[in-house]
Amino acid sequence: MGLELTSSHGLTEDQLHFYHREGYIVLNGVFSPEEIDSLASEVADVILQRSHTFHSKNLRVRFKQNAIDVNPVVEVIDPISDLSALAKSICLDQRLTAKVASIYGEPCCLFKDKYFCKPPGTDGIPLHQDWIAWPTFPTTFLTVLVAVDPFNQGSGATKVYPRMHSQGYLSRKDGLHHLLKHEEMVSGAICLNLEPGDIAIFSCFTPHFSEANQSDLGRRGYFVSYNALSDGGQQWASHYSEFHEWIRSRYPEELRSQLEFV
Ligand SMILES: O=C(O)CCC(=O)C(=O)O
Repeated sequence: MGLELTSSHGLTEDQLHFYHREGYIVLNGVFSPEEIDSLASEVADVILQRSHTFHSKNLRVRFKQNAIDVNPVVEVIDPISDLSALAKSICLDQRLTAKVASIYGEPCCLFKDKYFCKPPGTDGIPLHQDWIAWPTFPTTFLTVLVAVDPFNQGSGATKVYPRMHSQGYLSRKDGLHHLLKHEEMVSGAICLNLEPGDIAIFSCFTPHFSEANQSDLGRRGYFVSYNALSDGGQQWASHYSEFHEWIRSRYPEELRSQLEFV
């Protein structure tokens, strides 16, 4: 069973038109400040309670060295919905699923969810598309970004190249993750300026990137990704199995047995 085809929370005709033309859309005030505070504090509790398992051999967590801290900091928790009931409820919330279903014209399924912490001083993510040429990777994959902190120029907001999604996948279809060159983009980048509780939706073919967080605050954001029901059905668990195998395969053989998912 997929989630939400018809509901009052779907995108309007104008919004659908904008999304399909531009490859992204920003929607303000989808969640209240109280809801976002609750999510942030539940995730902070998870991090605190699991600090002993949040190490570099845990496939769930990605660390990054930043300009401020001595040790690498937690950049991303991928996934979080199996550790936080509140995060799971956001993934399944009609305010997201009905919007995504209205884009698909059919029910959607949760595919992946990652919580970006991006503490102050942390570098950004280079230009790429989210789609990857794995036989099972859905072409309907899209991401709903729920802002927990302000996303703006100073905090290293996500930036997208509008209308480029219509060109499809721009790299070799060899199953590897590829970066793109800014010079090859034919439109100007748009900064997804978001306040806590705002969302942005963008396609897996929309080239995007972010710059360093130069603010004094974290730039926390919950990146929740879906696929259309007819494009592989429920795949959250199988995606993570496949993803973990892929990460393992990129480690030297002798280190693979040290990797865990906890
Ligand atoms: O940090 C960002 O804003 C971009 C994240 C991103 O591109 C990704 O996780 O695919």
